[in-house]
Amino acid sequence: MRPNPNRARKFQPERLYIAGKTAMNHLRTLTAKFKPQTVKRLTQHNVAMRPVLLSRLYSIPGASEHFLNGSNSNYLEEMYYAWLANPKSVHKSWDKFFRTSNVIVPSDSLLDSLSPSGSLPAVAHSKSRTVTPAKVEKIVEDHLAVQSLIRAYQTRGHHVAQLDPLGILHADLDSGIPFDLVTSMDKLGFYGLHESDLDKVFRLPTTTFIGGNEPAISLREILKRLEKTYCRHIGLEFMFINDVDQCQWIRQRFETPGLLKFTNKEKRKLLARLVRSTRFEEFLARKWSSEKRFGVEGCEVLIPALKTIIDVSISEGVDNVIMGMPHRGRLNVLANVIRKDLEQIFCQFDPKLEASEEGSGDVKYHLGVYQERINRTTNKHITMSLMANPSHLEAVNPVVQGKTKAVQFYCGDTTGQKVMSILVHGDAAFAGQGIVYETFHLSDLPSYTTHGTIHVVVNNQIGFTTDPRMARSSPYPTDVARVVNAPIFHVNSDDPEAVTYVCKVAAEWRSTYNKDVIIDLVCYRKRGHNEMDEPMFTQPLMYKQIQQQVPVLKKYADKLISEGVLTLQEYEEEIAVYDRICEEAYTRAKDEKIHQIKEWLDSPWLGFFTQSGEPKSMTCAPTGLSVEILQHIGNVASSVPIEGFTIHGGLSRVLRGRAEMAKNQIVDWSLAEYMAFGSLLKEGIHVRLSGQDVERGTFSHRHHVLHDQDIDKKTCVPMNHLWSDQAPYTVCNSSLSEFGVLGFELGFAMTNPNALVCWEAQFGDFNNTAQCILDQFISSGQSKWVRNNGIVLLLPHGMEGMGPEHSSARPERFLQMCIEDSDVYPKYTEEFEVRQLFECNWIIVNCSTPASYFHVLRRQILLPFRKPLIILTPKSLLRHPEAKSHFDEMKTGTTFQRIIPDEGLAAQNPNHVKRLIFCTGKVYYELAKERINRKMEKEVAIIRLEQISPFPFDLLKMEIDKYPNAELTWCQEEHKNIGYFDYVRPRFRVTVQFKRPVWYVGRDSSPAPATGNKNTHLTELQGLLDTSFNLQAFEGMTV
Ligand SMILES: Cc1ncc(C[n+]2csc(CCOP(=O)(O)OP(=O)(O)O)c2C)c(N)n1
Repeated sequence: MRPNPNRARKFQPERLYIAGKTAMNHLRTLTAKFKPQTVKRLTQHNVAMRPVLLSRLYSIPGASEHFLNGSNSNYLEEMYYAWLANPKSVHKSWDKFFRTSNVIVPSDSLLDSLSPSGSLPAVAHSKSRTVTPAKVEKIVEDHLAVQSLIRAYQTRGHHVAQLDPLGILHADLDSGIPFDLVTSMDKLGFYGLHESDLDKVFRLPTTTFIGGNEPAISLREILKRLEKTYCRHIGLEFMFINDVDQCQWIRQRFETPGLLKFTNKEKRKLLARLVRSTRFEEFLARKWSSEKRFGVEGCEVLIPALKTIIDVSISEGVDNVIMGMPHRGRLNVLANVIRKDLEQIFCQFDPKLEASEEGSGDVKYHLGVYQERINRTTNKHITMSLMANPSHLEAVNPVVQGKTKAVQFYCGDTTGQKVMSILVHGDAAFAGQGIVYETFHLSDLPSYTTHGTIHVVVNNQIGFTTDPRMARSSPYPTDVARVVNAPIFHVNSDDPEAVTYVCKVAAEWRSTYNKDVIIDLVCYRKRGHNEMDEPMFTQPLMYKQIQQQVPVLKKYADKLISEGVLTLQEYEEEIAVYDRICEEAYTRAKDEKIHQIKEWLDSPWLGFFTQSGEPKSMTCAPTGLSVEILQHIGNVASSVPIEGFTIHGGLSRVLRGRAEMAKNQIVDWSLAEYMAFGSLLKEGIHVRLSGQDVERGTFSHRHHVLHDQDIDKKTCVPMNHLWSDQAPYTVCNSSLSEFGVLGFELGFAMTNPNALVCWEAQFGDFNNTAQCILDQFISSGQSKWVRNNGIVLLLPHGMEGMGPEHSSARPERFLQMCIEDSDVYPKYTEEFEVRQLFECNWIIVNCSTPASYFHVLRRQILLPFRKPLIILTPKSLLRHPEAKSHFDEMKTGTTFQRIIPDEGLAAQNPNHVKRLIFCTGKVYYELAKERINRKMEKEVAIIRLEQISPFPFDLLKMEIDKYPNAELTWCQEEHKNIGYFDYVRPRFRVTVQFKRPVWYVGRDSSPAPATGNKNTHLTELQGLLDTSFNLQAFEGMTV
């Protein structure tokens, strides 16, 4: 059953069954929603029987109520009772109506099956017998009651399901029992039923499958089956899903009798998987008793669970599984799900092992891995990876999604049938971390969907030392998943068969609906938070219970042995075999001398580096382009490349402006970006630009997606009309999330080195809500996980009097995290420029010209390695008349200029220059204007740093040496404690060997990045310009 996206919203009869409502209520509502044609047909057939109703129908001027509604319902009731007594006594259209309208339909067989003392009098079956309205009404009420009751179990059965293996906690944090669940006989009274009704037979509605092939069963059996489906070891939450098909699908998968049966072969396989899971932890505990490993004990079933999900998904067509998970059970997953070599895992425990690569590395329970192998269950070749992740719980979620999306994108998997993601979570983190919610909101967006993620929550009912009732306000840790209508399957982890079944259904769900699904493994944590922790300090009673708990492996083995599925001897042999495997790997691990971090790379780029993982060269081709290419891109960028497309008049003006620029071989910011992106597309490089409102551009400058003004949702992306054989361009407005979307794009950029993946912040400062992605992944990812990443961050930045929150992208924070030593003047070699880039952890630029922006974007791809690139992008410069570049600055042979020297009068006679002003970004234009106003072009030289980090030591030294008599100043528009000063100061000082001071010109320190007062802003600006051109400003001052 596949979802049909074009399907109109369906009428959902099941929603009408509300406890205590009468059949008539239901019919009234139902008929109110009935198709008008049907009503008309019924009217035609029945008006003759009741002329009065006809007159009423037509006598209410303008009334929208048709005759089957509200006030006409007495007639309906009569018809219904007559039909109940004898379906043939009413017109066949009424018969059809009652039969198909999902109300209680006593079939002939049902009538026959009812006992003489049953709820439906035998008279109802025969015209010769009479039925009293009171009795019929009772039948109706009883049936309705039964339907309500069924619905109550479907909706709330999970609240009483036995989910906690310890039997002491409530997974929903509530010990109460919903009063509409019949947990004791007296509760039948709520429905107007009695114990004596238990053996009466009831027709089952279409919204349940508990009957299997039987259309009617006794109340006793109904209760038994509901209880078995909804209140044992599986708790199902799905009734909030807005799609009836999907609800039906779930009901069918869980309610149909006999589905939860396993063959002996399946049971043995499940046991074998539990053996591996359990014995792996026991082995680690024996060999390294005082090492942290965040063992999975208490949730050993996680391994068979994941394996089932993977097996079923692979049999449904998936061949690439990308996983993300936290610390708990990670080593076990590496060993027994991904099948990482055991010796590689064991040697992580050897503290003496030397790391082979540079970098700081990471603890063993954070490392990622990539494996290609045969899946034994399906014999298919598959790829599996587990993404490296930081300690920050859940932060990896969007990264996994981005990577999954990219793998899908590059292999043409548009529906997620081949590539899927699995995310494992802890209960406390899943409930507590906002990134979970942000990631869920990406799950159904066209440019971000991965077509369904299977989430597995290791719900050990504790977070470090905190009890769930202190850690969340929602009943379950999984409630966040409701926002995307994902079904939630809670399951008691001490019932491995229930877990396996749930996992199978979850994988089928994903393959059927391509939507997220949650498996909540309710379990316990055998030890403390880690193996060194004492849990009895804080959860004494829980841990007393845990000490008595029989491990799930033993329980399940005993069960299978008692069922005769296997013998004790076979079981012991299974254990012995796996123990031997571990021992042998342990012996081999002792021979390992070097720890190869690249063995743990989760996203290898085949062919991009040399065999040994080095860049293929240490050079970068010039980034300039032929004028023809520039011209062609300019022409397309200023046109509407499809016929019959009406654009907004204002946009026509923008395009005309672009055409004029292109004709004059001039570019502004947006055209330069167009040319960088467009030319890379020509070279087969996929370009993806994602972020809030990026399609138009926050500042209405980009317009990469044109919207037809007459036809809704008709759009055109000219960038995809540049060349017939170009790579695709993706530009997508994102959800309003920074943490989630930046994480996603980082994951996307991880997949293919030959892609330019850019994330743009609405305003640069909003990157701070994605700080975790910056700190834990982007700045440090390569060092921790030997993983290159070429993501580009576009961060609008600049003091323009827009207030504290739209001014600063906080360059100081990025600069502070650069690894380059501020106190060492680097050794100059021929490859200096590229090597410096190779050795840095990220590149930070603040371009002052469109050409500079163009070159740096292209350089990002032409470099023989990948580094994250942070670009502080402008706002007012987007339209500044001076901020334009000529094709000459971008043509073949030109390249990115790390600094832009002064090329005016000052440079012509450097000895006469009294002051050098170093700056970066847009303040240059203010300084240049002021210099002209003050006629100081000969005395003051202005030098722009386009690349701030790595610091262009070599070029700056040349500039400084060129102006021997000049005073050195650093001018910035940002406050002193913000911006670049703290970063550039020590580097300037080593450049001049501490012989010349470098004076600061700029705003004073401030806790807020900018003032909210326009006047103050302008006064501050004038102040810094005054100081810049006051050649006496630093007279007599010492450093
Ligand atoms: C964002 C974040 N905050 C805090 C921590 C510290 N921390 C590590 S594990 C943990 C408890 C997590 O509990 P849960 O999600 O239930 O997983 P469990 O450890 O129980 O498997 C905490 C608070 C962290 N790693 N990440």
